[in-house]
Amino acid sequence: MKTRVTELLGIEYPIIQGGMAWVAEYNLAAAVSEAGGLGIIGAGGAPDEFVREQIQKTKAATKKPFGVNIMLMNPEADRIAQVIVEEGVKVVTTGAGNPGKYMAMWKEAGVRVIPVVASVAMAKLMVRSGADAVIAEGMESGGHIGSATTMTLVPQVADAVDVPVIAAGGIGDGRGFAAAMMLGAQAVQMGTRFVVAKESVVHPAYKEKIIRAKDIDSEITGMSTGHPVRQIRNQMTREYLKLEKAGASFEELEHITLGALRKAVVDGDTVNGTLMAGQIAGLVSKEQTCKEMIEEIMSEAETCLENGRSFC
Ligand code: TUI
Repeated sequence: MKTRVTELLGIEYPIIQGGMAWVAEYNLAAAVSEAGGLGIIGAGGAPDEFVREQIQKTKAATKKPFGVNIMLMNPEADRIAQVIVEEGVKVVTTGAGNPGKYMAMWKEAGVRVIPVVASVAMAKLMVRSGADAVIAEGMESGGHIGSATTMTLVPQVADAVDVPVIAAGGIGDGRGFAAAMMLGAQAVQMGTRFVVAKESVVHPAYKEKIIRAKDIDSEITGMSTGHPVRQIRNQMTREYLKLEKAGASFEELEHITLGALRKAVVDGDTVNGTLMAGQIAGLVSKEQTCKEMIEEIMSEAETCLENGRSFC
């Protein structure tokens, strides 16, 4: 399927993998790229040299295009932004902030810059700064989220900017893919479905939590701290929300989440860990290879788009 995004990035299918901290390491990124999508290394809170290593490992595993996601709250973001240029990475996505200060450097190096935005205002600002496309991410997503839903955000961003829009949040199958295209997107970004991929190094207990999750099994922690994070309900979210309701301080709340994503991803601690996942976890029901996932989604989407005139 050809869209403005497949042309921009030189990929086969308009499916981008979310740049999930701890989860999106080189095995997953290379598998998604090899399957014809765009694999992304999630720099998360990692140090710059770790990210450089991940880039080199991805290059060794695939000759196809891949990208790096910079989480802008990472204190090492400046150095990672530099590593991207030094390593000749072709695509960068950004999250949780404004990448404006890196834009000139990246554009000069020929890097395609695709910021995640959670509002029309942010999308317009990013395009004025030189973004090649934007990812409009709804609050159905896992992890750090904004407040608009995918259904409302994508068409409004698509109307507001001339660059291609990539829809994210709540997309996990071919129906979601087709719906996103109808809303004006030229590609989708998926996170939760790829967490359970065979090539994903996430602990089996975390994958199992996603596979068993139902539609309303996620919670948003951190509404009061200005850092809302969607994750699967567990003992950790129950404690967090109780403290948050009681007016606990930012420091107290941060203390609970410190290292909690690592606990979930690496140790498989589903009790105290942060099981970041989107609302679509309820639909994610099996572990498959990235290739199987992408081929299944594209085939379902084609059926949806072809049958789009009959609703009986
Ligand atoms: O960034 C994400 N999702 C994330 S980052 C993350 S890191 C982490 N958090 C807690 C514990 C451990 C690790 C987890 N999930 N998605 C992209 C995204 N960006 N969603 C929303 C935004 C966003 C929000 C506001 C982007 C820009 C923005 O603008 C604010 C500004 O600076 O003007």
